[in-house]
Amino acid sequence: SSFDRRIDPAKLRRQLAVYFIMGSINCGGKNPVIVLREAIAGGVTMFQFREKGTGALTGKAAYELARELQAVCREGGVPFIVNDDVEMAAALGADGIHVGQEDSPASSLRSRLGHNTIVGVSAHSVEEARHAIADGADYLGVGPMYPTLSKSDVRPVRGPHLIQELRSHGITVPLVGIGGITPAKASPVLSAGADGISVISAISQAEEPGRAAAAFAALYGKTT
Ligand code: TZP
Ligand code: MG
Repeated sequence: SSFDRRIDPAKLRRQLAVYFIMGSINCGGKNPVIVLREAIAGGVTMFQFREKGTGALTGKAAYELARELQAVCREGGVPFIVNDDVEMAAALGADGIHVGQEDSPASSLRSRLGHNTIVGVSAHSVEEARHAIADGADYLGVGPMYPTLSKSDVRPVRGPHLIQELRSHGITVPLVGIGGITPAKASPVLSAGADGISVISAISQAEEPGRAAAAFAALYGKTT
C-alpha cells in the first residue's frame, strides 16, 4: 500500500540531527558546491536543495546545480532531499522530498518517487502534524522556532514549545525544528523533543560553514 514505507525511523532520526537546507541565493555569493562540501565535512547529516526566492535559479541551471549538490551528498554519504519539486526529485532519483501542507499528500509522493523515498512535510500545529502523519509523512519540519529572514511567507513564531506540544499530544514521528536556529539557540529545540534541527542561514552564511556545522554536530556529543 501507499503506507508501505521502507524508511527506518531510527535511522532517519540520526540523519535529521544536523539538517542543512539551502539554494544558491542563501550562500552570500559563495559557490554552493563549496559551501555544501565544507558543511558536510563539518558534520551535516542531511541536505535539502531549496532553490527558492528572488534571484533563484530556474530550469536547466537549477537542475545542473541540483546534480552537483547531489554528487557532493553522495560523496559525503548524506541524503539529498529536494524541496517541493516532485519532477526534479524523480528526474534526479533524490533520496527524498520535502513539501508543505498545501502540496500533494505524502502517500502519493511516495507512490510517484518510490517506497524508499524519504517524505518530509512542514507542520505548524498539532492539527497539521496529525494530518501529515495520516497522509504518510516520514518526518515533520516544525516551525518557525525563532524569527527568520530566510523565508518570506513565514508563519508566526511558535518557539520550541510547539515541539513539546506535539510530543505531549502523542506525536512520536521523527521531527526537526526550523527557523532562526543557531548553535546557541538549538538546545531548547532538542530539549523540547526534536530529533534534529534544520538550518539555512546559520550554516550557509557562516564565514566558515564547516565550523558552523561542527558547532551543531557538537550538540549531540559528536565532533569531527
Ligand atoms: N521554513 C520555516 S522557517 C524557514 C523555512 C524554510 C527558514 C529557515 O531559515 P533560517 O535561516 O535557518 O532561519
Ligand atoms: Mg510547497
